[in-house]
Amino acid sequence: MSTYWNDKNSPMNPISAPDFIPMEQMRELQLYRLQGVVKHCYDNVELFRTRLDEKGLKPEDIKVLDDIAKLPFSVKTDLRNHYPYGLFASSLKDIVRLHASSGTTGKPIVVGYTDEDMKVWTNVMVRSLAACGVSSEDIVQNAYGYGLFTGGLGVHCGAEALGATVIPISGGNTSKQIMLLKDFCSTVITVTPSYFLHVIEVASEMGISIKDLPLRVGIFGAEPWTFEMRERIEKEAGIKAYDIYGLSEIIGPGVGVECSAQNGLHIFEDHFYPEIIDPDTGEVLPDGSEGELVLTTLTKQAIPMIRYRTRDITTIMTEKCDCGRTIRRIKKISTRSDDMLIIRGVNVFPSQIEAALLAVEGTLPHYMIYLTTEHDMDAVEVKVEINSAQFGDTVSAIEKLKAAITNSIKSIVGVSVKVTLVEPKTIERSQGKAKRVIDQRNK
Ligand code: DLL
Repeated sequence: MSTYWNDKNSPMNPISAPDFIPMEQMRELQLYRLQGVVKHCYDNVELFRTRLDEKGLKPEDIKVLDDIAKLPFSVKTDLRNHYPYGLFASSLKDIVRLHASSGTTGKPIVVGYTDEDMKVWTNVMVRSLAACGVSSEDIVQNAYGYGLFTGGLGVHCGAEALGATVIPISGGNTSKQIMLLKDFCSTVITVTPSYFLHVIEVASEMGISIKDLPLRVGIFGAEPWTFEMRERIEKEAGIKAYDIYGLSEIIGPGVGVECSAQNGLHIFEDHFYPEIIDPDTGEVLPDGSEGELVLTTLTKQAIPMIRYRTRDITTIMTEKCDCGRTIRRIKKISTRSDDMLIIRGVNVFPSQIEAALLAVEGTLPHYMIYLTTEHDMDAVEVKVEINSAQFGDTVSAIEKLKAAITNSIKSIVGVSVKVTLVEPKTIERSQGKAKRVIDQRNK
């Protein structure tokens, strides 16, 4: 595997060099690596070899990058069905790390890393942090969960390799998070956006405003969050809030990240080749169209993934980025195709409800969507917190706020919902990925 990116003699910044290489050079590198990974899978993963044989394809048939469209997709159930090690392309003696993602049902999916894979992961995490303006001068409070979840250790390795000071606090223990933010003078926090909202809230109860602390950057991911949520976080904490994307099946955090332009996430496409497909037909869509993100790992050894269907819905952006990076960007991911709720026949994404309610002044970014069946019809209740001062308002002021939220949801989402305003801290807080929907409809 090429290691030009960590070559100390490179005339470019060795860390971020691949982010800026000319597109033609990138495509050449991607083809070379794609041919390599297809052969690696064919030789070492039975499921992949069978699928290729069924199509009458051989690794040598990949002659140009567009030939990728001939290859079969892989999906999460492939990992589940071959639990735990069935899709590994390296022998276990070469695996130095395992992670697992729990998912909602059944057995977890297990992913492994060789020593080289760890180098790639560290490299993309270093580049991610650098893109968010983090340097060796920073103190990074890493509040992603440590353990089988990839968030904690993935960020940890990158931040350490960058030379930053890492505080491996993991998720939870909110008052301690705040104590360390203050006493250790953390300048960067890495955490899920929903948990950070809780940190801001508890800090304020302790009489501390995050704005007055040295914290200047937050790197948020592992769950969808809207532009409206970013606005609230940046305003309330006085920081720059960047979006980081990734998934265990591909590597963990560090598949893509925002840069100073905060307009789309750059994909580290020298390692992860992105395509957008129509989720219904599987057809590849041109850049600029919205669809399901499909990723191929170009350099992973232990558990390479060919055309992995992420279920995340986005668009590959076509315009050049102001930051000068040439690697392509995807739009912020606000939905997964399997997150979509069909409410009385209307397709609704929870992120649309979030955007609609945060558009109304006076709401807090804590909400829950409840779905039930009433008289054979779908019924929706959105519980949202409002601040205590507003609870003291007159009945008519509260009714006015409720009507404003109901109308905002109706106009953005297109369905009528029952809005219930609740006091601060009524809705359960997450310490990792937030749960926003409780669906108790009769199926
Ligand atoms: O969530 C890896 C990660 C850790 C990413 C820390 C960023 C920060 P999984 O647990 O396998 O991995 O979950 C992956 O989470 O397919 C998306 O649906 C969602 N997701 C991750 N990052 C974002 C994001 C980690 N920035 C699944 N925006 C993915 C929206 C995200 N959704």
